[in-house]
Amino acid sequence: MSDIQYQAFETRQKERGIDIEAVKRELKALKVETPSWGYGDSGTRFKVFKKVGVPRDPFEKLDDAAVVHKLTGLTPSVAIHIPWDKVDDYTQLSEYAASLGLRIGAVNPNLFQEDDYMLGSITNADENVRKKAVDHLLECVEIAKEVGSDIVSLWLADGTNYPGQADIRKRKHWMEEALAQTYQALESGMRLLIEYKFFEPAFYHTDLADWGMAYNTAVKLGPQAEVLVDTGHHAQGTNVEHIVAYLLDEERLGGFHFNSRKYADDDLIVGAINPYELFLIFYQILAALRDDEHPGTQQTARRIAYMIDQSHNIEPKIPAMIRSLLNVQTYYAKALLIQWDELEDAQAKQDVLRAEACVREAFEQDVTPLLHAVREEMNVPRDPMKAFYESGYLDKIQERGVGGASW
Ligand code: AOS
Ligand code: ZN
Ligand code: ZN
Ligand code: ZN
Repeated sequence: MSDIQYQAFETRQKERGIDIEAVKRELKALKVETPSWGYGDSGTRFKVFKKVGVPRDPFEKLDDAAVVHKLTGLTPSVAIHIPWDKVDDYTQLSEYAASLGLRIGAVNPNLFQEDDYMLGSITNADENVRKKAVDHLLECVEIAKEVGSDIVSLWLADGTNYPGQADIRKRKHWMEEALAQTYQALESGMRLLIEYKFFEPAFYHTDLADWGMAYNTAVKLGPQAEVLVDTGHHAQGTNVEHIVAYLLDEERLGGFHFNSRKYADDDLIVGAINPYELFLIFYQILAALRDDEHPGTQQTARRIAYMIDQSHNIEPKIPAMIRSLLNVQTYYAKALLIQWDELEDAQAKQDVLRAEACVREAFEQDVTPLLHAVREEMNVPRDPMKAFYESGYLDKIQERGVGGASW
């Protein structure tokens, strides 16, 4: 970027009535958590391709996450998955993270990989399986306390494949009992984020299938339970940004798992398939932050946990993560360029086309000069992807060989 390009951008935005300094402040405050599993090998049910240089343990996953944070300035925390990131000493893990300038973020229980869970975990008709699953949830709450994390995020694979296979309402009761026990174990200040997904691995019914069920469960549990929106977990055509606005208004939007989908839960790089949706999600969040009449909604919007949840099957992991973060930053930057006064005026006058134009025109702005300037001010490379390829880190991790961590 030349200064000329930035000057032109600034002039244009000033003409549009945008407070550039405020936009820059918001961009510098954006933080997105990366998932430990996004650095490991992952795949589809058909094949996991083993890549050279993939981290062999949770510590090496943190090493890679630290590189991403150093280059982007966006990712100070890393979500962990138990048992994929099981270690003997969690204090040691969090100290290691701190030594790299990171911290451990959301702790993700795993209730889907044990044979015992084939027919359900906390919804299993077998009381012993339910108990084992609850013990694991409680273990994860303890781990969160040990690593100093305030989030336990829960995704349940539980469901059935055939009509009549199980009693749907009994399973609902068991699920609510198990989550109530988990909730009781939270310390004040901790949050339980409840993720939903309409199918897969179960194909007939899923016990926590949609945002309404997750919301209702959260409300029953109490104020420390909130909904986690994974952008890939909806039926085709679902208006995800509407769900976001609704949950914000109900003060129950806890966080996001960002990724892209074309068909189902594809877990592709966020912003790769439908960047407008990502932008419109940020539009709803920024609108909530402006809503002075609803301080609870503003507070909810302010503490949203932004997380990436992707599965890098064919692409190199670290560059894929960097790409994802740059996409999030880009579409957030565009949403920050909405002319709110103009939009609110158009809405008040019910001028449909002017209102739509206000939103779309922000999306159409080229934010490249802005992002270059912000990165310079954040002391990170202007082009983090290029900087990564030039850093030599890819060569360095070759010594890890093939056969690193995978899920
Ligand atoms: C599964 O579809 C979900 O998106 C979960 O968030 C899951 O825990 C995560 O992908 C790690 O497996
Ligand atoms: Zn087939
Ligand atoms: Zn997810
Ligand atoms: Zn998913």
